[in-house]
Amino acid sequence: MRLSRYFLPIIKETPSEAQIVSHRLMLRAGMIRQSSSGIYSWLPLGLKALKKVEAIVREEQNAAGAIEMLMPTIQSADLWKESGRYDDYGAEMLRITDRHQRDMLYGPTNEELITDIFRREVRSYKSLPLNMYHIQWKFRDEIRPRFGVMRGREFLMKDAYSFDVSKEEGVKSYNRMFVAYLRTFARMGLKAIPMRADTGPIGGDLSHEFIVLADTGESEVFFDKAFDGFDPMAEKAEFGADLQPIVDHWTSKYAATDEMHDPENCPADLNEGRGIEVGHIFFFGDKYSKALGASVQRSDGENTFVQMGSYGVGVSRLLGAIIEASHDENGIIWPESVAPFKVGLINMRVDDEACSTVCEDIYSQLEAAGVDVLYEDTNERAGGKFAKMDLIGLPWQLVVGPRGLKNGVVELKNRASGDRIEMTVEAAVAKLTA
Ligand code: P5A
Repeated sequence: MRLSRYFLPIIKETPSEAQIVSHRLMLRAGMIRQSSSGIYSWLPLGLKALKKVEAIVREEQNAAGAIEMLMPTIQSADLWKESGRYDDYGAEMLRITDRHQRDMLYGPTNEELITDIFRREVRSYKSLPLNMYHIQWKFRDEIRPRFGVMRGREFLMKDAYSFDVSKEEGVKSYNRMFVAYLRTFARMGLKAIPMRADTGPIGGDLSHEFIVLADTGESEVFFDKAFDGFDPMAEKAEFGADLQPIVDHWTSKYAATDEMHDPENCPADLNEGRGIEVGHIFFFGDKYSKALGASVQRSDGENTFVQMGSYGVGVSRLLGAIIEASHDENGIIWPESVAPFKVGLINMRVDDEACSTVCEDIYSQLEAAGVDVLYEDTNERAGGKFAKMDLIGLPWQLVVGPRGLKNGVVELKNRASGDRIEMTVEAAVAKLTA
């Protein structure tokens, strides 16, 4: 992408409405703009990063055996009246009346809708286990939307729903999602700690939140002092390729438990901190299947209400969490796995023929190799170009200037370490396409 043809509205000043660094940086880097309270437009750079995060979530869900589908944002209130949650959900639910005076709502979650689909189609234990997910916008009329995409009213969620014939099988499905979540967040460079959690309006008695430590987080947490993140490679060595131990192992290894939630009794080996909830999983058995009459025939011929769990990832919230975890005073530092572009190619002098020829050549080579590259081909002064590239935080900056070219070199800068290396064009292209 050529920056001269792109839409990247950078803000130089600190936006006064933003209280936390991720919100400030997402506004300044031209990723999002607020449309109304807690509702955002995703500008091109923001959308590109959101899609990268979404792709990792999708890959790990698919790898864990969940099947993608898509349910609508607008739901009929009838199902929610059947489950009893229409009244329970309260003011957070955005209620809508259509032209025929039918009660509708903008979905805050989809337990009812998926259970309705299931009960119409599935009759036998032979169709189980089944786990289906979608990545869809949700609406919750939060009393205090704040911190940008962290607590929005409209937000993107991945929500999966598992169906099993017995509680035992249901807990296995829960465990598979638990491990998929650890892998998902680790791939984004996040240290997410699973913690036992309350179930709130979703229900059930087995639940874990996945918390990314950050001083600006809204959740107060207690965690093992020895905690140093989830390392998928080490875990793979321990458990083999399928990564399916039981959940107790993970909670005892990484997480704080219920009784440790009391600050007065915080044991010496626990740290107290703040965190961002990036995921939340639930096992609630037959809560919805009983209310909506979703049953299957077991192998012994008896009918049983299906055992269910639901599993949420805050996809749009993750963008805020990643930036909270990875930035410096100059801007965002994207982990390569979720960076909107891998490389910023900086032409220091667009009016210099040699610089422009070399840049065009590098640009076409990188594009041809499938590398996501943002070519800074505007006639802004060099200082402004560097500041902008640091702000938007692409992992690599490749700087092409007339002085270097005289010596046959360009400069490759690593955004995270700040290291700069001079090398030939061929060596730089080889490194970035490796
Ligand atoms: C699980 C999937 C559920 O809704 N039903 C379907 C269950 N869980 S949850 O904890 O309420 O939400 C799942 C994740 O969504 C993110 N999230 C939000 N992100 C941004 N703004 C919000 N207002 C918001 N509310 C929830 C969180 O990451 C949460 O873990």
